[in-house]
Amino acid sequence: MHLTIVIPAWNEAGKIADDIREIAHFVENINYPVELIIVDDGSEDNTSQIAKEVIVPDSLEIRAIKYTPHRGKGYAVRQGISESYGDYVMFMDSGRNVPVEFINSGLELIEQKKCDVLMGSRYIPESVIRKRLRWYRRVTSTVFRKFVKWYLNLPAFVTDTQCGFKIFRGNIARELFKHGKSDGFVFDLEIILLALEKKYRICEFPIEWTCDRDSRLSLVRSFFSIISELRRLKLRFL
Ligand SMILES: Nc1nc2c(ncn2[C@@H]2O[C@H](COP(=O)(O)OP(=O)(O)O)[C@@H](O)[C@H]2O)c(=O)[nH]1
Ligand SMILES: [Mg+2]
Repeated sequence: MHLTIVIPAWNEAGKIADDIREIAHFVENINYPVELIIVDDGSEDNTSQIAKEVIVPDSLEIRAIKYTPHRGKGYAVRQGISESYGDYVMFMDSGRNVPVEFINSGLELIEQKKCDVLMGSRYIPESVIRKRLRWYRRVTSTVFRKFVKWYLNLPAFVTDTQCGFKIFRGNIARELFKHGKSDGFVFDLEIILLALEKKYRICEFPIEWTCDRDSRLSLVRSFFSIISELRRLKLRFL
């Protein structure tokens, strides 16, 4: 069994080394090999260079890919997944929002519940929020969450589409992302819609989440592009 972890990283020079060290530590205590792909999304800082310099144990194979110009999180995750070979593939954000140990419970659940796509959720009763978003992000994110669920007619069991902690069966991730077109913020939604269309089994699981307030996202600045991307998704899938 082999796991691929993809971290999309845009100007994460300040955090990427700690992300990698945390994964390196995790890998020392598990009995399967891990491939870590850092995708530097056209950073202006030296994110990918730092990623290459961190010393990791042999059981962690690490690769840093960089392209320019900057394209967006969706594009970055897609690049990483297209180069993955794990039996399981996941992506996570830079900034250690979710303890890496949740990978183990996630992988167990995938087998137990026989699901193909397992999404971490911050909004189910067993989830633990250690540090919340700032109040205005909380408001925009709640409005976005409710709106999107209604607008895209998502099934009731989906509570958190945007959580950056999603685990897939490897071949299914590679297939889904091959059909992905969205470069930006709505790529998670696109992948969920693709998985629903192909009748893959989607599950959620509770995670422990600590908000990292150093964010690359501005819902306000990206408002119009997000709306037009959502319209495109609706036309394509509904
Ligand atoms: N928001 C955003 N994140 C990106 C982009 N490209 C790569 N990323 C990475 O995607 C992850 C999530 O971004 P972040 O700013 O933490 O989003 P937030 O946690 O929703 O506030 C981080 O690892 C970013 O470095 C991008 O264009 N926009
Ligand atoms: Mg973040």
